[in-house]
Order: sequence, then C-alpha cells, then structure tokens
Amino acid sequence: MSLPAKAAPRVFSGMQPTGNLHLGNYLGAMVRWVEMQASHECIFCVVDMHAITVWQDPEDLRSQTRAVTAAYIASGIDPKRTILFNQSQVHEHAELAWIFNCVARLGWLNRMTQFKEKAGKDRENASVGLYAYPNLMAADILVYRATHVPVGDDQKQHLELARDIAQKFNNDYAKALGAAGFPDGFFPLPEPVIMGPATRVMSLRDGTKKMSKSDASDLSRINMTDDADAIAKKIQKAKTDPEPLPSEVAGLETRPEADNLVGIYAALEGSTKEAVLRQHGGAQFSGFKKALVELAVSRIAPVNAEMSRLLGDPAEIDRILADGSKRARAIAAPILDQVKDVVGFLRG
Ligand code: AQP
Repeated sequence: MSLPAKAAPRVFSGMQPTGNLHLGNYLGAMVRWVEMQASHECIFCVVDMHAITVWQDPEDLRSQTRAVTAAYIASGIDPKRTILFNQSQVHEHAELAWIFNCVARLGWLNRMTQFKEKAGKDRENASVGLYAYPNLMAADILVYRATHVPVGDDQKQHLELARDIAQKFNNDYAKALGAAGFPDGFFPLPEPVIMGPATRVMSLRDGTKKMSKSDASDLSRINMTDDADAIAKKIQKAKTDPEPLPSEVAGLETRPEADNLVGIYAALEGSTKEAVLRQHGGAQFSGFKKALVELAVSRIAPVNAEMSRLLGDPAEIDRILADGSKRARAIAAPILDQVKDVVGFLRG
C-alpha cells in the first residue's frame, strides 16, 4: 500500500519532563527542532504522560514541565509560530494510544531495547505504561498525521515501531479507509530525522553509555541549567584516554570518549568532526578541553539565562501551554474522529 499521496509535511517531536534537559537532548534533538521551525509546520510537546511511566513526584512534575517548556523557548522555539504544549492537555493522544495498543503486537514491543534497559532486571515490577510507551509515542506523532520526527539516535527503534503501527492500521482497515475516501491509507509512515555530529551524545564518565537525565552521576552530563563553573568542572573531569587527538576521524573509532568530546565540539560549533580534527588534531586533551569549555559556556550560558528569566513568570508559561494545547487539539480532534469512524465506534 502506498503512502497517502497528499500527506503535507508536518513535524512532531517531544521531550520528557523527567529532569533537567542535558546537552544530549539539546544537540541530539532541540537544535534540529529550531532549524526545522524555519521551513516546516512544527508541533513540539512536553511529554508528561510518558514521564509518569516511571514514578514522578507531582510537584516536581509540574515544575519540570515548566522548566522543559522554558528550555524549548530559550533554545529558540517560537511558541507563536510553532505549536508548543504539554501532552496531557490533549486527550486525543491517550485515546489514539488505546487504539494503537490494539493494533501493535506483543512481539513488536518485546523487541524494544529501551524497555529492556529501563526495566533492567526487575522487569516484573516495571509499569505497564513503560512497556506500552512506544504505542503512546506512535499516537503522539500520528494523531497529527506528522510526517517527520527529529530525534536522537536512541529513538530510531521506536520510530520504526510507529511506522509499523501506521502501516498495520492502514492494512487492517483498508476496506473502511477506502470507503471513507482514503484508498492509499490514512496514516503517513513517519520519517525519523536523525542528523548531525551529535545524534548520540555519550556520558562524560563512560563513552559507551548514553548521556541521560536519569544517570545517577551528575558529572555524567552537562545540564542546560549548569553555570559556567559547573560546565568547566564536568568537562575537565570528563573521562579521556592518554593519547593526543588524532588528525583523522578514523582514529576516533576505538576511542569512545575522544569521539564523544569531538562530536560535542563539532555540534556546538555547527561544524563536523573532520573540521574539529583539522584544527585540534595532535592536541593533548588538557588544551582541547579548555577550548571545549569556552565553546560550551558560550552556547549554553545565554540559554540558561533566558530559561531563568522565563521561569520567573510561571503563569505566562502555563498560558503558552494552554494556548498551544488548544491549537494542537484543533488538529488532533478531527483526525481522531476520522479514526473512530473507520474503526467502527459510534459517535454522537
Ligand atoms: N544522549 C543523547 N544524545 C542525543 N540525543 C538524545 N536524546 C536523549 N538523550 C540523548 C534525545 O532527546 C530527545 C528527548 O528525549 P527524552 O527526554 O524524551 O527521553 P530520553 O531519550 O529517554 O532521554 P534521557 O535523557 O535518557 O531521559 P531519561 O533518563 O529520563 O530516560 C529525544 O529525541 C532523544 O532521542
């Protein structure tokens, strides 16, 4: 079955308010979001329903939701041009997720590596929500019939699942969709947009582990709320190896920590690893780290300052989210209605 021929490009993505956003979220996803905003219709979400798949203190969840919203805006998301909202205010996400729970297969979810990582050894004690997370993520995207999803490399598998769900829905309901005027299927197969030198920023303490909000060590990540001293301390303490930097990218292959710092430098500078190594190849880490601190502080400090200013007026953040939610619902509600008709639900 072919894609719906007239699927207009539409971008959707989201982040969880589970803690401070870090450099991985910023370079892996947010920078792309800001770029795409100039050329695409964009919908960006603070995915608070995903956040509660692991326990969140309610007061912390509220303040983190505002903090993530402030981080979006401080990084360059314009809430007038772009739809910016928190997921739980648009109930269509949850309704479509239930329908997708009935489309997706257990075997598909059993293959999800993020569930295995997050549930760890105590699988039996993980929430059902954590297991079904990818189905809600598919609903987040497809309730807008979004076509492009800028994410970090870790979300690739979930995006493939969203495509499988879209395809299976289109196949399962092909007859009803044909009768409803969608002979080529209803949902587009959303494309991941994974680009740039920092699609997977690694922990500063272990170059083989993803930088993550929930890592027990704060030294493992640079938070978007860190001040210049904290950024300098974390980069100075970042794990490295004893060799100087190579002059070719191939020389980074077996050196995960060096590869990570060079990738971070390139992404912050808006260049490539090749360009960074042309400039710094042969340098010792002490010198390179000094240059990296300067660059990181110059990029993060203005975002940090703007976030603090925005968080001084929480009522304004709540107003922006309420406005975005209204605009999001205006798109999602008619799409969900069409899905309900196709599935065979009676509507008043
Ligand atoms: N280390 C990373 N490198 C590049 N991109 C990353 N992203 C996350 N970590 C990295 C991208 O950021 C977006 C939002 O992620 P999220 O907050 O929804 O959830 P996550 O991927 O689970 O991020 P964390 O930090 O690992 O959160 P916790 O610890 O709470 O699970 C996504 O586009 C993601 O790819």
